[in-house]
Amino acid sequence: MSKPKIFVARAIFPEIITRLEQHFDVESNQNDVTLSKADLIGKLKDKVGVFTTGGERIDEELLSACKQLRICANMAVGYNNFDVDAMTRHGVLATNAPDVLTETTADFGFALLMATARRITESEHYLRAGKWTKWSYDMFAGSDVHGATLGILGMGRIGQGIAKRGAYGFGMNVVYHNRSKLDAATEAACKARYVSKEELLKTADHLVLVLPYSPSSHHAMGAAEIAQMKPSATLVNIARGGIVDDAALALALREKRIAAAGLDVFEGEPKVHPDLLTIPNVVLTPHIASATVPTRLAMANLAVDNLISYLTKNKAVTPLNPSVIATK
Ligand code: 8YV
Repeated sequence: MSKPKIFVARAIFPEIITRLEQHFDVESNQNDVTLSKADLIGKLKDKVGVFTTGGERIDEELLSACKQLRICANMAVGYNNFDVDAMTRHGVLATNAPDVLTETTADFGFALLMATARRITESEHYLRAGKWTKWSYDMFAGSDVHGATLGILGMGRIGQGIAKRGAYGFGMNVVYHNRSKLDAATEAACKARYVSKEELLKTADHLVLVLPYSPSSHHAMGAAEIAQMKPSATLVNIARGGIVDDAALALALREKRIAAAGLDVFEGEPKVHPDLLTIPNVVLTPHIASATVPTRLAMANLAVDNLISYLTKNKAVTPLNPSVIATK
């Protein structure tokens, strides 16, 4: 019997391809050629499954053109590249990759906070440029992390991981804002207190964004929100580009209306707003919060688990629209 046909949309660990080949007839983009929408549609016309990595848009247009498709497995916890409603209408299962990246991503969120508050990359550039000729009392003096107020916008699993690092590791006072207040036991475990968004913006010394992107969170941190932050505050975005208005942030940083920012995600990435590239008080990283080898492998394997489970057993490990399974 012929194996179900699937497409792997981006280059991935060779062992992941080997694992997929045990179950499927695999076509993969191991050369990592940039695929246009039309190219992706062309690849998916005769496929029942696709392994995506977060950048491939699965929407009405694609689904209408790719009638064989039964499952899209995202190797990412965020799934704003999926139009889940359209997928449900077309009977296509959507899966993401939660949990396996939580601690790694929380580690990175904290690392970016530390690098931003303590001006680590800015001072390294200064040293590498040969500008360090003598010590001075205020050279790269930043802000303290220990004992400061840590604000978290978006208190899902990763937000909770950052809260615990701040509360237990650095004695921080943790406040958060979220669509819904956490239950008392989870709040106690994170030593975190629920506040309004306004209070969060006004009180945080370090504000970390970890909320999912959706049209309703677009520019959740725009000029008006940034204006409410303390002039001494730092802002860290490990969520998604588009949650911060990057142009407004660049202006606020340039005018020192907030002290510094750490950004792992950008509006329109991999393009970065040109103003951000010329401002010293911002740490910039290329969307690497989940990037450790074990975690990226675990994320990829979870996407594979979903493909195998659905296409061979009609089950899914982490479905986003499980109603599709019931109807099949
Ligand atoms: C991914 C992420 O690396 O999981 C997510 O939502 O943002 C990152 O961990 C990225 O989406 C590419 O897969």
